[in-house]
Amino acid sequence: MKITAARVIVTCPGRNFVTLKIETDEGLTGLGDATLNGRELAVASYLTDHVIPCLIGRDPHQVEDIWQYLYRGAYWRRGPVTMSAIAAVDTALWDIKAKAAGLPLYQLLGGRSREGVMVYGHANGRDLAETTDQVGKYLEMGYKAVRAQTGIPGMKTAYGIGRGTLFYEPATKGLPEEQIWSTEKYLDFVPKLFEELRKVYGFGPHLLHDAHHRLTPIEAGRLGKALEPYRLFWLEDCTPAENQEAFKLVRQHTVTPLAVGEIFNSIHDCRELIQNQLIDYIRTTVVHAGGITQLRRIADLAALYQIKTGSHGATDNSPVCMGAALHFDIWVPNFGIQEYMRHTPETDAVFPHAYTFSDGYLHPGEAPGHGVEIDEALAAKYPYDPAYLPVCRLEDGTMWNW
Ligand code: GCO
Ligand code: MG
Repeated sequence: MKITAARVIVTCPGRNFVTLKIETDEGLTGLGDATLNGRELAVASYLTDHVIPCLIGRDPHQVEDIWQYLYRGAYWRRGPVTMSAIAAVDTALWDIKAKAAGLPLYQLLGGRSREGVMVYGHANGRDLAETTDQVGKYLEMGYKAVRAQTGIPGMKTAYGIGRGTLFYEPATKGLPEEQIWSTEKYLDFVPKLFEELRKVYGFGPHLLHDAHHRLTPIEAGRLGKALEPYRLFWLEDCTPAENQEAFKLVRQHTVTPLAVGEIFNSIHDCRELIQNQLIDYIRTTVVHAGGITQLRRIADLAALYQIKTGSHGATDNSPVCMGAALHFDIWVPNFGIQEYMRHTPETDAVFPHAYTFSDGYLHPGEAPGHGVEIDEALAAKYPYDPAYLPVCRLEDGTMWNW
């Protein structure tokens, strides 16, 4: 088999998505997600201008060799743009290989290790009552795990407070929205949220929380300790992770499980965190961490240290990423949980998919490949519409981590 053509499809059915479609001389096609929120066209150009010309004429079955060619061959290694582009190629090639075999992708990885993929949804509200109510709605839908984020008294904005139901869309049109942050107000209020949630819903459901890189290590340790009585499934991105050693300080102060990795793009970003057992869940995704080929390597390394997977699954990861992630999740021995922020009906219509939700679990389906296609005619009706993620400042105007 030979790759005859490849192209990038950019579409905005409510939010922007970048998709790579690879075609072959045998008529099989494969899709890969290449969406990098707020920086979409950089990846589109990396693919169109620099990667696609190198793919034409290659055997799509050589998934590993093509991965190594794109990674080593660029000379400039790693980084979110490069790795999202490589991920898109890798995902599309796995899709083609599985379609050629007539098998769902998970069968090529080693087969099913569980009945379904436990997912967590996003509950959020402007205040404690609204957030508590939203958590209840997810539990009614059958979710076994819910992430809870709430507005904070005295703060105009807080991370994770949605502009829609069932999904949270942080990117906005125009220049980046500026949000204001107070660590003090946040640290005082968050334990009250989880106290209330445990009071209302008991200890049955898994509860998760995302601090979105806002705290210093010692503040993160304080929050983790304060949340211990409420037994969180995980506390996510409690502090920025460029300095992986920072997590030693967090770990010294709390036994609340820690999750990190949604912005990582290679195994090297998480190596020290994994080898020093500084985290409990690794959140690297198919789209931003180099595809299935790199993700399975990260998962195998994590398994040596009893660290589980918990892949990022926000709305900016397209249904193509979600489809591929579910095949990975149903196979990976050290699976923990999968994030699942639902896409809008417009997005679901552009990306028809085989995966289904029932009773708190997602199922990848049995379609050959990863089970996600694109309706190109419909996609063309939604042209690219630039949007940025917000930026964040402290109350005195200092730039902070969004
Ligand atoms: C999450 C993430 C997202 C990100 C978003 C940025 O845990 O789902 O933190 O909400 O902010 O994916 O593009
Ligand atoms: Mg997050």
